[in-house]
Amino acid sequence: MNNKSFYVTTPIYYPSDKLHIGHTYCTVATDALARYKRLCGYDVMFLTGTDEHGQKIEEKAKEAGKTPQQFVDDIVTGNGGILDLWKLMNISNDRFIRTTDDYHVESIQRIFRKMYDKGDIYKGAYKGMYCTPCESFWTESQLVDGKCPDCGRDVHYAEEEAYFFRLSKYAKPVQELLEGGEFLQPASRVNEMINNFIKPGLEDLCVSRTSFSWGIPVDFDPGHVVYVWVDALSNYITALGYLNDRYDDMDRFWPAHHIVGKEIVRFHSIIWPAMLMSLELPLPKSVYGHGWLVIDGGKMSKSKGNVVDPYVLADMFGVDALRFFLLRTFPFGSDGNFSNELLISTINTDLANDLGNLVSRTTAMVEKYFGGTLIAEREADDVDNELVELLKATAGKYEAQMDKFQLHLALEDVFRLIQRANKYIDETAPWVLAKDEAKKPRLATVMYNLLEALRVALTLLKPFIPASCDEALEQIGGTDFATWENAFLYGVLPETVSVHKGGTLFPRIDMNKALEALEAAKKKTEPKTEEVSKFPPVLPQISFDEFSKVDLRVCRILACEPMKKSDKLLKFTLDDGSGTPRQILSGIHQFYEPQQLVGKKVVAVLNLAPRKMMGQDSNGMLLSASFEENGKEELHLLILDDAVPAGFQIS
Ligand code: ME8
Repeated sequence: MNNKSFYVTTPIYYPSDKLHIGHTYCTVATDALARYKRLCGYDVMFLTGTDEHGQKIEEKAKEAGKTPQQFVDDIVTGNGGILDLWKLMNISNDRFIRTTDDYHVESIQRIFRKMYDKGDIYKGAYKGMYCTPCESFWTESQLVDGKCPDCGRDVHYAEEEAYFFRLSKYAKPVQELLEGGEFLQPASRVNEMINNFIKPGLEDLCVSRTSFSWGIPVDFDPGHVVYVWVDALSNYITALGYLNDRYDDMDRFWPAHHIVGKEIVRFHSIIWPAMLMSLELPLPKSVYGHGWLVIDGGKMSKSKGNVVDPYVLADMFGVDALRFFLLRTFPFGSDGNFSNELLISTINTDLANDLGNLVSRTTAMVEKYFGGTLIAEREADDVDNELVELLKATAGKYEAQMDKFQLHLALEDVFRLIQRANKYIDETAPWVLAKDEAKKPRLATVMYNLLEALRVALTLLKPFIPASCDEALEQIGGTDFATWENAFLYGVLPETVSVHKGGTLFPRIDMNKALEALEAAKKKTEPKTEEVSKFPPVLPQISFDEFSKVDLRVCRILACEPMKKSDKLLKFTLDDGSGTPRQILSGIHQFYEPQQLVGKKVVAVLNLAPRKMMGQDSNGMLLSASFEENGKEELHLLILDDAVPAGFQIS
């Protein structure tokens, strides 16, 4: 064991919605790295958390009729929320930071003040193109076809008094850092940063807002809240106790390795190092920009209805199968096309056939031929050499890949060993050896080699599929021997090792049945999605007093005629109970003919300010239910039972 430290972080996710398979991908990958480093004996700090401030959350909370704090609490700590998801996925984070945590808020105010006192933050006015969903200002030259370069959505001109961070001052050292080689990975992302952002000229960064209030207040200038990226990026140091009393781990763990999705590499490899330079802190050891999981080549999105729910997949296929699939299939630095078919075939091929079978065949044979405990006698053969050599070499190759964050390649090395061991069974044909009592020592050697190959493979797979490896190690009698040091060695298990055949680790999945079940699970949740997306959200609450100001009355339609020169307008003469006929105009001719309506009881708002339409007064408004879909409008007047008298008030 050594006491080297390893600090690794995920992005802190926005709790604006339930997290999906993309977030799970990043967190599972980071978890595998953290577990790997722990296995290697490092003192590990694995941090994840949530980025809870900003305009988008404020708006979402409003739509949901909740305070922003209630809203984020529900998504983070509520049933089936983010904490539950990480627990389910067996995420071994050491800390979880929420940007609404008191200690973080306190630190951010101090960080802001520190950079201000240094002259790196100053007050100015921001004029530019703003993307609301990304909460980012862009210069004209950064826009792509006039749209936000990050999300492709519309931007609008915005201007506000704001504080700025002197990012321009740090352009040169940041460029040097990027060109240094090790900092930003994969290396292909370096040119992208330099060409797209640094070479066109780094402008100072707007770091406060006055247009919304759900953020950390700038304590020396009320009305300003700290812009979300300064708040968010600093989480990596506040969670270690930087400028707060909650923790005292900066010396022990800082600097970090940051694992982030490719779309936020810019913030982590340019803005974040510049902020750290301003704070005079060491720079991160690395930033790894991983690729996206896409569906049919495109982004997952709620509106397309193709967001993949990790809960559904984990429930159907198992947590480890899902973890494994994510890290085995997609090269970490590139985009990967997610599909259920690929998920199922990966589980069947690698986990059920290759790994699961090797464990169950080996333990079954040791039980059948040796009653579960090997004899000590051995007899080697040349055919053993290739397997034993590969067994001893695998951990080194795996280590080289893991240290470069090439998780899929590390897994490839482990599976090469597993496949080699399966081939070894065919080559040695233990069932033939078992027929001859004199071949028992040879049979014991074959079994021992298989168990040793499994011990190494399972030790190295532990960071990826921890629960299954623990179970399989137990079955092969390897629990106490699954250490990092042992992973490089042959001959670690006791000569007379005992096995315990257990249940099937990874059952084979029937592709068609599973796809049908997934389709059914999707249908079950569809109506909800429809409701949410089809109709506008509930408006903000009003008080009863406010509601009472609206005078809603039952009215009888005395007469109705089309307005000349208008395709839409109908002129209504109504009995509102007052004795004086009331005239209301309504643009509903495309839905009703006048003769359908005369004599009907409808509901009107009587105290709406009068309006003139085509030279005629309209003294109120008829209530109707309307809905637009695919550019086509549907409308239904509220027509009451004839028994309700005209003039009755509706409350
Ligand atoms: O950006 N494929 O939060 P966020 C792979 N709060 N990874 C994906 C993904 C996909 N389809 N979708 C999301 C934020 N991710 C900020 C971060 S950090 C100081 C602040 C992962 O909730 C990926 O890691 O939008 C991406 O960077 C992250 O989720 C974005 O999460």
